[in-house]
Amino acid sequence: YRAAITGTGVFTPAQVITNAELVEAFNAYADRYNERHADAITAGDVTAKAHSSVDFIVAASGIEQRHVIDKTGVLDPDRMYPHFRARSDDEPSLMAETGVDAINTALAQAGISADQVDLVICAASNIERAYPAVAVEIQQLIGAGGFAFDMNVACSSATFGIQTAADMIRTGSVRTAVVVNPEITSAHLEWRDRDCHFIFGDVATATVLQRAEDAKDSHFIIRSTRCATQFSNNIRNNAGFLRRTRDQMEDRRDMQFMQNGRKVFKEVLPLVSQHMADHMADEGIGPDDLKRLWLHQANKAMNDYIGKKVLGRDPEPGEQPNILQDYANTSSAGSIIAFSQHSEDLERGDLGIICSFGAGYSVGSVVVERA
Ligand code: CO8
Repeated sequence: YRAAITGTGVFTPAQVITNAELVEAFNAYADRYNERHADAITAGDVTAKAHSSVDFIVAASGIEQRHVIDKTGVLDPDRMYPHFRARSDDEPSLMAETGVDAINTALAQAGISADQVDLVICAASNIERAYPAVAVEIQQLIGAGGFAFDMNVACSSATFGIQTAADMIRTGSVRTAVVVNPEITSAHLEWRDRDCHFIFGDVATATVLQRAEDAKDSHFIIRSTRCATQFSNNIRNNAGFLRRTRDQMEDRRDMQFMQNGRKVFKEVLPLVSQHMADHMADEGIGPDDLKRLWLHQANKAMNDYIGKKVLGRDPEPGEQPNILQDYANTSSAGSIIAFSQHSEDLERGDLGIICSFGAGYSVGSVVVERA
């Protein structure tokens, strides 16, 4: 069988943090920290925290704002992380709630009901509990059949999830699948670190995949998928279930997102460009055959570079749409937001590539054809 993407959905949290608001809160936090540690800073035992700046953020990343589920906690200089209401085990979890919202939009676009779904994959860069799988909770909430499971490939979770679902549809073991990416990055970003405090935002995306022959209106045939990984410590989060056994319960820096951004930039660019070039060559697709690139949304300069490398020229406006200026990096959801918001205008037969990259390292590409 052939697999097709027949619907996508994006849940965008209502609250927005502009760069100006973010920098104001960070600088207030830094000032308070420096006051609290004034003696130690004078003695040379503690390093003073430097201010962040809006100009730096825009120049280094292209990010102008980010959506978050709770901005008050993040912008409180005495807190600097979101505040989420504690939920009982009988209530929908936060990831399930945001994921279901995106799924409902995606199912409506596909023109199908949830009881036709026989696979739910919840693919995200952090899962809010160990078990039961969030995907199984979502399966129950929407009333899907079949089976469900969680997977985590950091920023490449969506494309790896799409390959997994597409493979099951191709072999016939599944007929209709949903890949959902609830990314609550605000809870694992370190907002007190100026090197990364501007990078991430919250969102949830969902992609409906069906056997191509079942697809109703316009859809995208999945021509081919490709995944690759290569181990690196340059993007890492050490929070995990072994924490307690190591007497490490305190608020350690490495329990949140950490990265060596410069190294990531330098090492991931060639990896991604080569991955895309090889995938295209093996599919017999030349740069001129591509109508659109929907890239992972981490950094504008990074995307400009990859677009130029893959196409062999500067991309035309609209050929490689960015959404990171509005959403920041939303981990695995970024390329799906770009696809969801910038694919309707393609015509029958047009080809495009969804490509994600990030921690692991991981790279995932999906070649699609408008049908
Ligand atoms: N304001 C002012 N100055 C700053 C700030 C700031 N906020 N931050 C840093 N500076 C200073 C630095 O201290 C440095 O000063 P100096 O030159 O004196 O040392 C100077 O500015 C330059 O700093 P950098 O070298 O760090 O700046 P870069 O130009 O490299 O830009 C970036 C930093 C934007 C981080 C860039 O390196 C980048 O985008 N790299 C790629 C990152 C990337 O794509 N990572 C992918 C991670 S996403 C992923 O895989 C998902 C993980 C799971 C999700 C986690 C969710 C929380």
